[in-house]
Amino acid sequence: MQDMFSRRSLLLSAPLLAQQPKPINVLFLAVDDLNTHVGCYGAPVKTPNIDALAAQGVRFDRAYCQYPLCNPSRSSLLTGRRPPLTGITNNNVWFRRRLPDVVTLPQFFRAHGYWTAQSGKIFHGGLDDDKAWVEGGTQLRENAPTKSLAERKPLADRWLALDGDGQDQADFRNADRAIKMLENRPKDKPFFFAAGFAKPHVPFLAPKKYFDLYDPAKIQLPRDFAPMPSGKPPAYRDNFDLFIQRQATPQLAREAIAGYYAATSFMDAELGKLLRAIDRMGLRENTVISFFGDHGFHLGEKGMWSKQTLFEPGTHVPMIVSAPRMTAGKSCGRTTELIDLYPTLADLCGLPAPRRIQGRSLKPLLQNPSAAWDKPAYTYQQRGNVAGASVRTERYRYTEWDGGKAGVELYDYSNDPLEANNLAGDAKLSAVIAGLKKLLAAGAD
Ligand SMILES: [Ca+2]
Repeated sequence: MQDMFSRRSLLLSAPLLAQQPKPINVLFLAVDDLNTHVGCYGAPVKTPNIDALAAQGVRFDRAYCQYPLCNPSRSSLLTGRRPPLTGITNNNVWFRRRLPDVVTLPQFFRAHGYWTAQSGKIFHGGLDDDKAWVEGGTQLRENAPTKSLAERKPLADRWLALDGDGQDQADFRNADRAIKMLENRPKDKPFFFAAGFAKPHVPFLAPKKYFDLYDPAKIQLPRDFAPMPSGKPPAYRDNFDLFIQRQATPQLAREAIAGYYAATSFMDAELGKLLRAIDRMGLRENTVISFFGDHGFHLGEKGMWSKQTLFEPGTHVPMIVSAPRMTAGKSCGRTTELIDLYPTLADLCGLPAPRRIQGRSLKPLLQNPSAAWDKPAYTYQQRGNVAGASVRTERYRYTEWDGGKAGVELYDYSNDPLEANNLAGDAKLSAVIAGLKKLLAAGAD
């Protein structure tokens, strides 16, 4: 805090020095099921507003979720605890059943005098924090029934071009609502405003103009595309959300990817409305803006679709932080995690460090994106009775299933970006494996 404010005061002219510096606001943007198929990450997807945000901040190129599913991922990043500590591995359990007294990220800001409000999905649906929000909190509905894979809707209705501008869609309404709430906010307090976007989560619904941006015939399938999951490792036999019970032909796969891209461009346009409103209200210069997708999303790699894998497409997420007086327009290749957002936002706002947080403030990387950094990224996943735990460094991913009893995986991204060669049995790498095994164990501390 002292560091930030002393740097700030140097920028002020003498008559202003006597004034208190303006407190820093937070705009917290969460997107449901958005992978790194985003324009500024090099994908052929039209996302001009997210790209503009990246140009005003740091784009994290090796950012990872802590669990490849909504509620476990969000419960982790919003409590600052990794999944082994939250114990949450599904979309049904409310985090306060496990951690009744935990101070969540928005609750932390509320306790420090911030006006906290949300529009759209931040905590998982029906499992909102009862202590976090001054405005916009939603009713707790625990144990809402979830459909089994067999009960889910068939493929056919999972992408659709809509007439009109999408006025009846959640992202359109929630963006408008967010703008109104910010316009009417109490002006005597800083704000922590969380805006949750629903697309590109299935079904891929978007106004027709966004579908028109993508010709399915020109969509490139992933190099490791397959019609079905292979069953390895250790039991990836079914898909979540898309192509659940049938094969994806190349034609259907191209249509699905075009639908995902259309839904992404629609979400980007709605997010852009909110960012323009922040500029119009003159808030940009004293507002930290963070942006992320809540977990990865397969688009046919290895025959897999949507979430619930510990491969790169299931765990890798887009994450951008744009902060006053920090680096703008650079990318950062250090391994980072969604759980780092909690201490980062507290740090950038000059608040005391939150207690018992497992993430680490990214402020050093926002000051210098190539600064030294030794923290890897951890992701966990429960598949039936088998618990998976994975650690990602800048070069490797090492994954153990059931502590290694149900399988071990090691991938070297320096020459195997598609995770095609499992090196876990390579005797020449025994020292590397021993180091990664130790690193993986440290993640549970
Ligand atoms: Ca999600």
